[in-house]
Amino acid sequence: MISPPASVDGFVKQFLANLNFDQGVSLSASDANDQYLALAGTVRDYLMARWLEDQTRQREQQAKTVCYLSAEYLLGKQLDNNLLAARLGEIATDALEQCGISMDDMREVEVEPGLGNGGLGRLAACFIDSLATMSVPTIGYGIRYEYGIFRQTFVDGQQVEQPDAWLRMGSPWEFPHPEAAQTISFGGRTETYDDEGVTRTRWIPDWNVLAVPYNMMVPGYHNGRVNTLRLWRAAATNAFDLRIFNSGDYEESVRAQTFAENISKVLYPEDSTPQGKELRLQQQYFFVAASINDFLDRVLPEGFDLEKLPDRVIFQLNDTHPVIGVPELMRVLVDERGMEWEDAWAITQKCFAYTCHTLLPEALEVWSVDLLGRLLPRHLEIIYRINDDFLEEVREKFGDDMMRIRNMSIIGEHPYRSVRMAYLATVAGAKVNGVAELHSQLLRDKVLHEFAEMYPDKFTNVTNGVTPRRFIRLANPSLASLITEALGAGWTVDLERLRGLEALAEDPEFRERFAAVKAGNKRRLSDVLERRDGVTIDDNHLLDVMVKRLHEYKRQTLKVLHIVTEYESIISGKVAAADIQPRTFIFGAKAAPGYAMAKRIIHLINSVASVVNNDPRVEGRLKVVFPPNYNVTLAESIIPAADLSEQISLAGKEASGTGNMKLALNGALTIGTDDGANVEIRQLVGDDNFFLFGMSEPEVEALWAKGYKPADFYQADPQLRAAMDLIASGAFSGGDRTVFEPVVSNLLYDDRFMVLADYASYIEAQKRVDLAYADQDAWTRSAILNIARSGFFSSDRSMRDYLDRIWHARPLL
Ligand code: DL6
Repeated sequence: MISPPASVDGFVKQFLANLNFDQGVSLSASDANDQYLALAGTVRDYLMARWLEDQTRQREQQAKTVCYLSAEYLLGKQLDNNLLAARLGEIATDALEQCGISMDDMREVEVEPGLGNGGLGRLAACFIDSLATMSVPTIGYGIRYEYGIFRQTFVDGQQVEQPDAWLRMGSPWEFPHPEAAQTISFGGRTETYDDEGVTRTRWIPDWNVLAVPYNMMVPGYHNGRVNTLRLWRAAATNAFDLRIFNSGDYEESVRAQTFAENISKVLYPEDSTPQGKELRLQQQYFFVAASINDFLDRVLPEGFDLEKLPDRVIFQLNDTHPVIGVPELMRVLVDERGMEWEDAWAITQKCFAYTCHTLLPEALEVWSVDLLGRLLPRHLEIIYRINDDFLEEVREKFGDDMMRIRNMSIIGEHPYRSVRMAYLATVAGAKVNGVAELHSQLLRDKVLHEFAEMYPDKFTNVTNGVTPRRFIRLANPSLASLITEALGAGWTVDLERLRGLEALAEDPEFRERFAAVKAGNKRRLSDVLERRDGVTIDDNHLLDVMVKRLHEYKRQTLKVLHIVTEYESIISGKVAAADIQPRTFIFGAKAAPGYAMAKRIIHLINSVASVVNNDPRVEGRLKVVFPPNYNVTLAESIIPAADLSEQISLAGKEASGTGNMKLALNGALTIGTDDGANVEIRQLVGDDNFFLFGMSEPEVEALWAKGYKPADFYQADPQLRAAMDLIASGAFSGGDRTVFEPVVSNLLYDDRFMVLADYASYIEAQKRVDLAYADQDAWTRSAILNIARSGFFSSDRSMRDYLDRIWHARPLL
C-alpha cells in the first residue's frame, strides 16, 4: 500500500479528495465538522500503510503479544497526537492554511472520547502510547461506550451530569469490523455429558449478544509503528423481529436490540441498584470474553498449539474489571478445546497478570454468587473448582488453619456469599503488581499479605508513568521547544535525558526563559478559561492546582479548609490582604453521580469560590476557579501553567496518582503527603523542591489504633475552629447553616480520611510555599529541578518494567 506523499501539496490533495469523496461536500460548502472529519481521514490515510504493515509483521513474526484488558481508556483528543506521531504537524497546518482553514478551529471541533473515569483509564492510554512507541506488539482491548464519562455542569454550584454523546458528530478514528463480531453468551445452565468415556461439561446459555469490534490506530512516536486498540460495541444477534413489528407492537419488536445495546451504552452505569450491578458484570464479561476469543480465534493462526499460548500472549488485567477472563479462558480450554483441567490451569496461570490500583477495601470488587451464577453459571462452577484446588494448596502449606482459609478463600461468606475478584486475580495471575513502591508494599504487607506469604515471588511493583508525548510535547509546546533546544530531541523517547536540565537550573538566562514559558502558559490557560467559562487568571498569582476525581480520600476538603483559613484571616483582620501571597486555586473534579458526599464537597468548593471571588475585602488576592467538566483536554491547558501541585491524600490511600507526575514534569512543585508515587517524586526531586506535610502511613495507622477523635483537633486549634465555624455559620450558603452541615459533621465526628489531623501540618507547609514563592528565581530553579529529576515517571519506563518483570515480551523487529 502506498501512503500519500509527505508534502504540503500531497496533503492538500488527499484532504480535498476526502472532503469530496468521504464527506460529500466541496471545500466552499463545507463546515468545520466536515473539514475536521476529512482532516482526520487524511491523517489516517498517512498512517494506514504502517498499520497494515505492522499487522502483517505481527502475524509473520508470531511474537508474544501484550493484550491489555481494560474497561477504561481515557484517550484524550486524537488529532494532535496522531499528527505528532506521524511527523505531520507542520505539513498539515500549512496544507490547511492553503485551504483557508485554521488548525486551531479543527482542534476545537474535535470531541475527546471520555471512555474512562480518571487515573486508571488515562494510565491505560499512556501505556498503549508507550508500547506503540517501543514497537511492542500490543492489542488494547476495551469497550466502545456509546456514552463516556458524563459531561459535568454546575447548576447553582451543584454538579449536574449530562450525557456525553461523543459519537454524535461522527467518529473518524475508528474502523468497525462487523465481520469479526464475536457471539457472547449469558445465562442458562450447565450439563455434563459423556465424550467417548470422558465426562465433560457444557454450558447451555439462554441469551446471546454480538460484540462488534471497532479498531483504532495507536501510532508510535516517530517509529513508523501502529498498534491497535480494539473496542467492542454490543449489538443484538437478531436486531429486529419483523413478525412482532407487523403485528403493530413496535416497542417489543426492537426489545432485544435495546437490551443488547445497553451493555455498551454507558461507562460504569450507576451501581447502586441491583439492575446497575448486573449491567456492569455484563459489561465486564462481554468485553473480556470477546477479547480472549478474538485473540484465540482470529489473531492466532489456525491450528495453533494452545500448549504454547503463554509464549504468544499475556493478558494484563487492568484492575479487577477484566478478571472474569480467568474462568473464561479455562472454560474455552477445558470445555471447548477439550484440554485436561490441570493443563488448562497451568496455561491460564501463565497467561494472566494482574495490576491492582487501589488500597480502599470498598474498591476491591466482589460479585454476589447469586448474580454471577445466574449470569455465568459455568464460570461460577469453574471459580468454585479453582477455589477448591487453591484452598487445598493453602492447607498443604499452612495446615488446617480455618481463619486463614476463610480469609484467603476466593469465595467470601460475609456479609453475603460472593466472589472476591482481586483474590481470583491473585491466585490466577503469574504476577501481581501495585502501581507505586508504597502501594506495592502495602499490598504485600496488608491488603493481600496472606497471598504474599503463600506466593512471595508473585508480587512486584511497577510504578506508574505518563506519556511525555501528550503531557509535555503536546500539552506544553513552549517547554518542549526549550528542552529540545537545550538537550536535543531525544528526550521525548528517553525521558531520563531531562537530567541534563539540572546544570541549566543554575543558569540565570535559562531560568529566565523557563519563567517566561510558565508565564506564557498561564496566559494561555487564562485565554482558554475566558473562552470556556468567562474567568481569567491574574499574572502575578501563584497558580495552585488540585485536579483529580473528587473523593474523600483525596481530601479536597483539606484544600477548602486552607482557602477558608486564608479568607477568614483576612476578613477577621488577623492579616492584611496586602500581605498575602496572591493565589489562584484551580480545582478540576468530577464526583461519581451516586456519591452524595463528593457532590456536596463540589457544592462547597463552588460556594466558597463565589463568596471569596466577590468579596472586596480580599482585594483580588485570593481567587477560586472551578471550571466544570475537567477532562484530558482541560488538563492539557491547566497542567503546564501550574506552579503548585496539590497531592494531599491521606497517606496509605492513594495507590499512585499520575497527575502528580504530569505536574512535576511540567515544573510544578508538589505539596504532598508521603503517599502513592509522591514518595518516589520526593525522593527523586529532593526535599528542598517538595513541600512534605502530614502523617506517614505508619503514623496514620498508629493514630487509628489509638482511637482517632477528630473533634479533639478541632478543639485544640483556633485557626481550624475559625475555618470550620465559618463554613458551619452559613457564610458560604447564604446564611443557611444546614447546607454544609453534613460536611462539617462528617469531619468532626467521623473524618475517615483524617483531614483534621493533618490540617495544622498542611497549613504550616502552605506557609513554606508562600515564603518559597516570594523568591521567584529560587522557585524557578526548583521547578526546573523537578522536571530534570522526574524522567523516571515516563510511561516508557513503566513499560520497560512490565516487559522485564511481568510480560517477558519483546519489541518487534
Ligand atoms: O494506577 C492508576 C490510578 C492511580 O494512579 C490512582 O492512585 C488510583 O486511585 C487509580 N485507581 C482507580 C481504582 N479503580 N478501581 N478499582 O481508579 O488508579
